[in-house]
Formats: sequence, structure tokens, C-alpha cells
Amino acid sequence: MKDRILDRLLRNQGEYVSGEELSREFGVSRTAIWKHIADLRGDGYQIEAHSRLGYRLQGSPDRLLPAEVRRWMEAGGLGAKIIHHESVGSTNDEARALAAAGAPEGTVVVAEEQTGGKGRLGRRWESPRGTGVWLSVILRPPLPPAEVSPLTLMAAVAVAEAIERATGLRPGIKWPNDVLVNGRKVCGILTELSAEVERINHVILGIGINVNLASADLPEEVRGSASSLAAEAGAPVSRARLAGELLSRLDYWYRVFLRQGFDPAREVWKRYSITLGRPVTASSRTQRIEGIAVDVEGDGALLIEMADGSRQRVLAGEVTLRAIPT
Ligand code: BT5
Repeated sequence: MKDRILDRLLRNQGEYVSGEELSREFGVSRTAIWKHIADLRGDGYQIEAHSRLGYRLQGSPDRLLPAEVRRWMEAGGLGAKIIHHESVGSTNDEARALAAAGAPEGTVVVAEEQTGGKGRLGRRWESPRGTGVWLSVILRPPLPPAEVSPLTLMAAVAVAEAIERATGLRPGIKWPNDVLVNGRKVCGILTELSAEVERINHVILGIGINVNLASADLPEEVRGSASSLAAEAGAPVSRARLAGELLSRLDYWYRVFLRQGFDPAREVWKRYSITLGRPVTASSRTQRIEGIAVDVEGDGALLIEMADGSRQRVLAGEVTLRAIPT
């Protein structure tokens, strides 16, 4: 209800909406409306109340409430249902619990803060309050589990496009799951899978983007390699806009992926790639390969060419970019 009232005020920004009108429209008492207005004020919204004219929105804080995010999205598709939390352990864990309880594809969980944000392999993802877009999307692609890898790359394309649209910055994608601006990590993606042998139950696509955080908000060991969009753009960035643009681009690419596979997104991925053509070291639990990253394949694997001319596929693991020899 609070979200619907906010949506109504946002659509009539600068104009009064009477309490009576809201109470009629939403079928609740004027006192109930007033309580939600008080609640929104508590969230930082500046709402003027006039005894005769009604309520008028005068200022919004930078929040990720669904009504704010939706202003930047096309209707329907991924993000048709957005669940907003002030603070959670991890949006991926919340989304997984919802998916296990039957939540439909496209359900999104977003939080202002994560107290236990997760990276890959049990690493930590710093997610301070009100400074980033920390969200997870539930997908239920009708695919065997072996075909899930390109979804992470597809998500990186959607992130890169959303960053470009919302900020004008030129992001780069580092295989498989990082988005960087000016060589520093501003986004990480964590894809988690629940599947049987033949069939995916659900995929949780977890995306974290550093938007308005300052380097002091991050622990020292992360500071050197990380940055935020605001730091790189030199001005604050609307998190709601970025989240809305991101969900729109994800929705677009996911529909393309279901119809035509990974190839169309793969072409765009290559244009954003800062990995291809570079000397890299790829390491996983079992191996360490040095060579030139030459291509990304249809299943999401990175193709590395070694000094002896042989080529090896890497499907998972860590990639470090090495300096180009002079
Ligand atoms: C990732 O892991 O990059 C995946 C991060 C996914 C985060 C999202 S937020 C929404 C959803 N809910 C979750 O709980 N997770 C997802 P990885 O490639 O393993 O990188 C993790 C490493 O990045 C850490 O070990 C740090 O060195 C560094 N790091 C941690 N927090 C960072 C931050 N905010 N910005 C940049 N680097 C960070």
C-alpha cells in the first residue's frame, strides 16, 4: 500500500493529491493514508500536507523502493514483482528461499544494505547501506544445468549497458563476472543454481553494483581494486534509475537468450570485454593456465591460447589480466 501511494505521488510530482481521493482509490480510511504518508516521511520523503488540497511530494531520498525503480522500467517481465528490504543478510539467500517456496520467475529482491553479502567461493561482498544496488533475480530457464554459464555473461552485458545509460561512463567486462570502470571493479555477479540432473529448478542471479559509495566505505584490502560509479563519474548517481535500467536490460537479454541462445549477447559481450586479446592467467582449484584470451565460446567458456599455439577452454575460475609485454 505504501508503495502504491508513493507511486501515485511520484506520478503527480509537484501537484496535490487529496487524502480523500487516495482513500477512495485504494479503499482504505484517510487515517490509514495518513499513517502511510508518515511512514514515507520517516523514509526521507518530503511530503507537504495541506488541509484542503491534500498531499504533495516535494523531495525524494535516493531509495530503492519498487515505485522508484519502476519509473525507469518498461512494465512486466523481470521485476514485475520487486521485494524491498532495508537490511538483509544476502539478497541471494532471500531470493533462494522465495524460489524454493514457489516464487515466480522474474521476482526480484533488493536491499538497501546486506550484512552478509556473498561473493564467489565463500568470499564476502561489502554492501554498505544506501550506497549500492544489491539485488537478486529469480530465473527459471527451461534448460539443462550445463547450459547455465552464459547467464552470468548475459547479466554482465545488462549491467554494462545500464551503467552506460545511467552515467555515460564506459564500463568494461572482465571474464566471467566483473564489471570495471577505469580498471577498477564496480560490480560483481554471483549466479547460484538449484537443479536436478536434467533440469534447472531455479537460478538466482545476484548483482552488486557500487553506486554512491566512497572508498572509505570499503575495507582497506578491497579499496585498491574497487571503485564506485559516483567516484568515477565525479557526481552522485541515482540508484533507482540504475536498478530500473538494469532490470529492463536484463529482461531484454533474457528474452533474447530464451529465443536465440547466447550468441546475440555474446557479440555485445565481446564489445565490452577487457579480457579478450590480453595476456591472462586463469586459475582454478585444479589448474593454472597462462596465455592470451582469444575468444568466449557459445557455452560461456573463455578460450586461451598458450605459447605453443594450443588452445584451452576455461569454464570457471579466476582470471587475472597481465600487462601487455612491450
Ligand atoms: C563477486 O564475487 O564479485 C560476486 C559479488 C555478488 C554480489 C551480489 S550483491 C547481491 C547478491 N547478494 C549477495 O549476497 N551477493 C550478490 P567474487 O568475484 O568472488 O569477488 C569477491 C571479492 O571482491 C572479494 O573477495 C573482495 O576482494 C572484493 N569485494 C568485496 N566487496 C566488494 C565491493 N563492494 N566492491 C568491489 N569489490 C569488492
